Amino acid sequence: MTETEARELFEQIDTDGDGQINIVEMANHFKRQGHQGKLREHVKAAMESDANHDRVIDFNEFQQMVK
Ligand SMILES: [Ca+2]
Ligand SMILES: [Ca+2]
Repeated sequence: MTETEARELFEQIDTDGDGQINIVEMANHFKRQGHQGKLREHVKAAMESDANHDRVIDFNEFQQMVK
């Protein structure tokens, strides 16, 4: 994934546009993707990318997740 693609995806998930993806935005993203069945697992796995443990995914952490 290029940085531009990552940025576009990040902005899609960051629905309130504060530059950080919180757990609710992450859950909503997976819901939109149709992952209801394993939603909890997907969100948990994604939130493990929270390297500095502030409970939100910033763009740097997001890039590490999607690269
Ligand atoms: Ca946000
Ligand atoms: Ca973080």
